[in-house]
Amino acid sequence: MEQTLVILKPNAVQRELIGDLISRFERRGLKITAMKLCSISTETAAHHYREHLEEPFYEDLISFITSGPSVIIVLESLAAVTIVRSMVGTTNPADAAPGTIRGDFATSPGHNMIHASDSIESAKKEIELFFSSDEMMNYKLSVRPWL
Ligand code: IDP
Ligand code: MG
Repeated sequence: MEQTLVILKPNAVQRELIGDLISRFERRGLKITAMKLCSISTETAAHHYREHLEEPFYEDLISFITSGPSVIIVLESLAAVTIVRSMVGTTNPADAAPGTIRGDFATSPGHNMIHASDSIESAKKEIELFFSSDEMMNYKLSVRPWL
């Protein structure tokens, strides 16, 4: 089964929307394999967003993602990476379709509410960055055969 990493960014916590967002994933049929509320350190943020180091928005990106607690989640399903990215919507909420998370809850790229891994390879690296193996829960959901 495929896994992906999601970050409900600090504005999702401050706007008290984390329940709504988690609920969307549960209803779609994604299983929560790991989850925590934590403040991302500058070091972890810099590693996570290393490919954006040269971007003009890099400093704002790091200062925003470290500005308060985020919720970090590992989600699991068939094609989890593709499904979750499609639920999240495009990077710029101005282009995001209604019905996607960014299309429903966000207006600016800098405060686009949520991160989701963009490939199976990045998901593996991101899960390792944010979770130790003992934080990953191995359990069965009784609804699984019905999905
Ligand atoms: P993604 O989150 O949709 O995968 P990326 O291109 O990987 O988008 O960019 C990482 C994050 O950097 C975005 O989620 C967004 O918060 C921020 N970002 C990307 N482009 C811009 C921009 O043009 N202005 C401000 N922030 C941006
Ligand atoms: Mg990305």
